[in-house]
Amino acid sequence: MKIAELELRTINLPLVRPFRTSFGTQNAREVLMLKLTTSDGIIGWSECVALSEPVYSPEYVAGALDLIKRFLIPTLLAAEELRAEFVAPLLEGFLGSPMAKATLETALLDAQLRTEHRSLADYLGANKTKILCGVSVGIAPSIPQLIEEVSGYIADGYKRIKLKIEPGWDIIPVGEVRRTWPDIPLQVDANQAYHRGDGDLLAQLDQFELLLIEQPLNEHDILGHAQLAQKVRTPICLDESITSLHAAEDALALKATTVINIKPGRVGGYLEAVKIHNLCVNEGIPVWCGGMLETGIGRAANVALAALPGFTLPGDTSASSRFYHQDITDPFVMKDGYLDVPQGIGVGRVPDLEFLESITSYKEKIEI
Ligand code: NPG
Repeated sequence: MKIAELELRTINLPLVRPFRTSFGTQNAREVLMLKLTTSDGIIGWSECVALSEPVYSPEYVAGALDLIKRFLIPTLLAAEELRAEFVAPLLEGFLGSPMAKATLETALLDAQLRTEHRSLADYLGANKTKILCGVSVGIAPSIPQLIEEVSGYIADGYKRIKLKIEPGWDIIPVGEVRRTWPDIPLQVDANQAYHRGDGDLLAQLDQFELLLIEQPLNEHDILGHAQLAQKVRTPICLDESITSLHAAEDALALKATTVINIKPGRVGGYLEAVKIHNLCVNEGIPVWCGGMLETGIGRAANVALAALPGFTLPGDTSASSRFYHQDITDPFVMKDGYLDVPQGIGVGRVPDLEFLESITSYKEKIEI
């Protein structure tokens, strides 16, 4: 494939309600989008999952935009022949920045699969046509408001609830949710908010029969997670720490995690995500697909990934309406707790261009 045109833009989508985590509150989602046109006129789309600020990971929208323009695009344009499979090796010399790299690989993959009339689900090796949905619930202003929000999601049909926790918002709110719904599959996510000395506190979560505790400690603290895993009965699941296949191999070998949250953007793209999935299947480790408040473009690709056989736990692959009044694509609508896996070519969704224009804050065509 040859790239004929590239267009970068940022959009701003308001969230249906503020989403508070231990690293801050999101009121709207700023998203960096890439449109890639091949010399045959085939268009591929992708979104970068970096947030506006470097608070979940070191990447952020303006930084990713600069890196993509300054280093990644010129390197790819200099290549003789391009396929999505060549992107990671071509960009290997630039350190880190998996989210920026994934943006290029995914747009190319979308265009490539559209050229080949193939769906992403088929290409990745999906064996399901619908996937079970979980929902991630932010830190609420009060326990009654938390219970009300969770009630709404359960009424909507979500089959697994994930509660965001942080010091001061953990044992009591989680206990209240568990008391209210004794049988609902429940898990918690700390986004690195605890420290090595918090083992006794986190062990108190064991009484609630949680599916897992996600990323309790700093992303670099693999030893701390391994020590914590000895102390708590609830399985530890790593998210931020797993930035590559190698990181996953290390964390498993060191017994720092027994479940893995796979987020394609965090690991450099869907191809690396499949490698981590395959490793986990071989090691008997369950995986699930995380979310980064994606629009329909990123959500479509995540739903395809979550249809692979090793994704045995419900992911944060919610309906579009969980976050957005209006999505930029045909929305993902949940039926009986499931989302249909897109079967169309490429990622199976395209943006509504008129709506996209109306929420675009910046747009730039790259000269080729
Ligand atoms: O369903 O898209 C979703 C959001 C799921 O909680 C979720 N994501 O740490 O996993 C996370 C968290 C997150 C949200 C991370 C926003 C980064 C930004």
